[in-house]
Amino acid sequence: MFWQEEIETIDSKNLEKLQLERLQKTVRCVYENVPFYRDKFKDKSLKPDDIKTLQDIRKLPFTTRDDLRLNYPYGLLAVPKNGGVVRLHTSSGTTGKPKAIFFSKNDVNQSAELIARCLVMTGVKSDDILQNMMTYGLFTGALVMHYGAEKVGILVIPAGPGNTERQIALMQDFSSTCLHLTPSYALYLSEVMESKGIMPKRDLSLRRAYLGAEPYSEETRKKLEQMLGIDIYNSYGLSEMNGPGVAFECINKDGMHIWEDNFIVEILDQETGEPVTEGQQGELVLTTLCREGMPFLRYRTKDIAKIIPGKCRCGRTHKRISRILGRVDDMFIVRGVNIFPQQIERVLMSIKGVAQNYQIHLEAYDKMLVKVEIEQDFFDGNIEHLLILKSKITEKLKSEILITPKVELLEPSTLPMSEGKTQRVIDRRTL
Ligand code: DLL
Repeated sequence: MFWQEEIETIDSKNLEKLQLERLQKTVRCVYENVPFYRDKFKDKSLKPDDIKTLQDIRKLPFTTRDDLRLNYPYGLLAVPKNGGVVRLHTSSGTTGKPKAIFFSKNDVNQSAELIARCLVMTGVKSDDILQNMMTYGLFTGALVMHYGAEKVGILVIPAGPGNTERQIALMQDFSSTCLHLTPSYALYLSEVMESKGIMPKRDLSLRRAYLGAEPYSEETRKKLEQMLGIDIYNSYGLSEMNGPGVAFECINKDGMHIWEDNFIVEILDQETGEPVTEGQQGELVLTTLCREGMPFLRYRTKDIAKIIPGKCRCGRTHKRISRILGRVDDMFIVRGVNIFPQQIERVLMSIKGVAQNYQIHLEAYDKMLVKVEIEQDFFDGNIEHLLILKSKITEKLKSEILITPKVELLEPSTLPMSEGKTQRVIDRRTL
């Protein structure tokens, strides 16, 4: 099933033609309307007419998160702020000013179109009911999904996050078939369902859930699919690129299709800024092709991913990116070893007995402590089993990250659980 079959299955020649036309239009637009870009072009002695082929994208300047902050709030608008834009979102920043992202009427519509493609790609039909458990408000997660689902024409329950018992009641009362939530909240939800003796397969009508906005591993997906008895699809996006709907898995769950008629994808070596060879991992850099309010050239997402080579069995021709493998700034270094939180998660979630939540504490002198919740049975049973599990976790982590962390086993629901994005790494070395 397709939402816009012609564009979703476009051949490479026509896609390249479309991308070039849209890139040239975007370049002209920012040159004429955004002083920040015009200055950058001047620094490089570059004119819009110098962009003659898609390869010329490499002549264009990068845009970074700092550029957004320095030009906060209106500096990067390409249309008048009065009359040109109809919606503001901001991106969750833990330090300093957030990033202000504006949508024109067309941007609102276009982001909904992309979500519609994504939902239909996973088999959504008119009898589906989406319970939207992302935060409504300045965060893009809920509203962008909401408009897209309405475009498909399905019922949307604007539940927002939290109040888990009420969430379950909504699922029961309205027979929700799809959920949209963060992976950390999904883990918490499944834990609450388990503790209340709710068996989703028996007691609910759920078919699938869309998880995104924060990283999670394939092991976490499998665990949740098993616990909830549903299909889980990975959804990637960022406020700077409309929010969710940038890249999304199809039913094959083998990488996320990134909508190349809307974005030009580059995977670059994060240090040199040069393209990596296809299939290698690097920083995802995106150029918008359809955004009116705030077009971005070569935006450095700081997210690390790779292109999945080959064609997808679903027939869509748009490239697939891997799961987000880490963030350039997520990475932490312990005794000289570069470690991503996802590596830890992958190991933990593959071990039987490990429950839903974990936290990584980095302490003085480069000491690392992994706090991990495990199933209640281990605390109720023989202490031997507890010790065996602890050394198994330590050994497996050691073979993945090459250093031996301290491991602390905790009872379920001990660690703080967030309804939004969860903080996995607590780095006391920088406090
Ligand atoms: O998180 C948009 C979104 C909402 C995506 C709902 C998917 C679902 P921001 O708050 O700007 O926007 O955060 C964007 O979150 O650069 C990634 O680091 C991370 N992220 C988003 N989706 C995924 C994912 C929204 N599926 C930042 N896997 C991005 C891993 C993700 N990381």
